[in-house]
Amino acid sequence: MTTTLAQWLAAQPVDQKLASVVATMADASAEIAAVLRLAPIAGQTGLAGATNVQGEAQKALDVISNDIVLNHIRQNPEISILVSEELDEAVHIENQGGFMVATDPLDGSSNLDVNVTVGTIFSVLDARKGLLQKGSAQLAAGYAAYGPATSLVLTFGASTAVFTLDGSGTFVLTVERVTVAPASGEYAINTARERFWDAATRGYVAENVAGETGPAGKRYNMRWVGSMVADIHRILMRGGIFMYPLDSETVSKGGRLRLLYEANPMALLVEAAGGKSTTGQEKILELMPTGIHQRVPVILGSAEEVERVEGWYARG
Ligand code: AHM
Ligand code: MG
Repeated sequence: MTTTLAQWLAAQPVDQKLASVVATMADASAEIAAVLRLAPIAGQTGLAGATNVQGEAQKALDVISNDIVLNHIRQNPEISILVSEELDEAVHIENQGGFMVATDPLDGSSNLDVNVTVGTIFSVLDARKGLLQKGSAQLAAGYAAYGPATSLVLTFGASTAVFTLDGSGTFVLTVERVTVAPASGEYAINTARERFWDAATRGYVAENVAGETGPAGKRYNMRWVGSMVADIHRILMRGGIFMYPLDSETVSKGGRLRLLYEANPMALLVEAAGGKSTTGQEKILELMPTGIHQRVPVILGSAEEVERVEGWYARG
C-alpha cells in the first residue's frame, strides 16, 4: 500500500499548520520539477542577465524557481516571511501566520545546461523568533532533488523520510526512515581547491587517497557532482562525507555555502538520519547567524568520517 505525502503529513505528531508549510514547499517543488523537465525546449537554461546579492550570475531558472516558491508561499496564510538566496532582503507578507521559510529555490544551477541533478533546499522556522536563529531551532527542513526521479526528503527533526514524485504530481513515501551509514568509503570535496586548503582538510584527504595501506586502512572513492543536493542525496542513501571547508580563498567570506538555506537544512536532515555535521570547529546547528546570507564551512555525512575530520581540526 502506498502512502502519499498528504497522508504521511496528516499522521505526523506536529502542528498541522507546520505540516501545511511543508506541503506548500512540496507543491512548489513539483511545479519546479515540471518546468525543469522542459526547460531546454523552452530555452530557459541560460542566464537571466542579472546578478543576485551574492554577486553571482542568475540563471533564468533561478528567477523562475524563486517566483514559483514565492507564489506558493503567498497562497499559504501560515507563512509570513520568505528568505531566499535569490532575494537581497527577506520578504514580509502582511497579515499572515507564524512561519518563516528560508530557501535556495534552485541549488546547483550552474549544472542546468548539462542536465545534472539540481535541487530546492528549504528550512522552516518560527517567524516570531526573528530572521536570525540557530539551525537547532528549525521546525522542519527538506530538499527536492530533480534527478532521474524527483525526490523530496523531509525532516521535522526526529527522522528523515524520502518521497518520490509520481506521474500524476503526487509525492509518494519511498523510504520511511533513511539512515546515513556510520562508516563509508566515499568522500566529496572539490579537489581543484587543494592549494587553498587548511592542514586539517589536507591531512584528512591525504589519508583517504593513501587508501588501504595508509592510516585510514581502507580504500576510498571520490565523488563530486558540484550540486550540493545531488551530493547530499547520495550520502543519505549510501553514506559518505561532503566537505566545503573554510579555505584560504573563502575565508574572507566565512565559507562558500550559505548557513540559513543550505547548511542548516542539510545538517538537520543528515543529523535526523543519524549522521553528523560540523564546520570543523563548531556544530553547524549551534551557530548564531549574523546575516540572512551568511556563509559557513560545511562538513557533514557519515559519523565516523566527520569524526575523523573533527580529529584533524582538534590537532590544531
Ligand atoms: P549555488 O547556490 O550558487 O548553486 O552554489 C552552491 C553550489 C553547491 O550546490 C555545490 O556544492 C557548490 O556550489 C559547488 O561548488 P564548486 O563550484 O566549488 O564545485
Ligand atoms: Mg545554493
